Amino acid sequence: MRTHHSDLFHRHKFNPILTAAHWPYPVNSVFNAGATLLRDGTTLLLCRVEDRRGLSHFCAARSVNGVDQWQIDSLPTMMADPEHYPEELWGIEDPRLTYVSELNKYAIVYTAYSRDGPGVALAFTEDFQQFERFGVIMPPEDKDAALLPHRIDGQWAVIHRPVSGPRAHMWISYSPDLHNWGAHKLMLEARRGAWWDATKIGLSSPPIETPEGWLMIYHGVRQTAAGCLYRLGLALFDLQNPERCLKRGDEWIFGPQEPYEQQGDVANVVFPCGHTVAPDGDTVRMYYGAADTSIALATGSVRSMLVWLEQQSRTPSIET
Ligand code: BMA
Repeated sequence: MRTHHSDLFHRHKFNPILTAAHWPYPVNSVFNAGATLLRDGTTLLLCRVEDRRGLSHFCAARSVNGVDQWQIDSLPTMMADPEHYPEELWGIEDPRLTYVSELNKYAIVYTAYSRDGPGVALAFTEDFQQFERFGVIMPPEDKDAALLPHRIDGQWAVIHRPVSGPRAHMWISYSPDLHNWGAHKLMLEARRGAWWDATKIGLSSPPIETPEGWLMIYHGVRQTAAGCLYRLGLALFDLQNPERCLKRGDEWIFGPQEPYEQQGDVANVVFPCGHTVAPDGDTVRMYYGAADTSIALATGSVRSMLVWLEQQSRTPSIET
């Protein structure tokens, strides 16, 4: 039986699970959260919080079941630091978390926003209280980035999305020391024309390592007369050479359909920056920003995503 894309992720009935109304201090909106499972099984979301000036910072929310009863830090957890890092003048956005066992730390790859546009910045933390900044690792205009959890042939790897022309593609870059980045390679191209992922694509949550390859959820932006439409698709990349795409779905798997996704500060946006994978190695909880206003949860399965990609890649893709 074929897996239909609408079966891949199921929205939680409590959605949206986190909104500005939950916050212990006045904020405009909470969305685009990085996610991780802490050692004790607690889910930690590092939420992008937009204040009432329009600038964003990060605030941690923790929950034992990953669904409700969130304990939210009473003050911002990580603020922009424009005095020492001028590239953070207009705030920090869209954190993606990766646990790096070699360092025993979490990497936070985020957007640092300033007069020159958005760039990619890297920081590390052990406890989500103290943060060690490495500064900008990809200059503007670049965003939608995450670190892979371990070295490949001795090199660290960051996936990112520079904008350099009319279309914006995903790239991967390598580093021996997390400071010096090079060996830039094109990873996945935006399609063209009427396609759902034409013109602009970007990484959603960090890729999931599976025996078949790096499983990636990415977003595609369709520009319409009524504005942009952000939807999600899947691709699979070679474990040893992650710039090599093995499979790419033609259809999107998840798009704005509920009122909290279709209405808000930016209409028609689903934008995951994080997920957790349960100890069963299969159950994925995808935490996504809904309409740049709130955080919602949808649950899926690694196995089902891989099966769906296999089915899609048997259908010959037409020229894009
Ligand atoms: C992207 C990012 C996200 C945002 C999305 C929709 O370019 O800036 O932070 O959620 O646009 O507005």
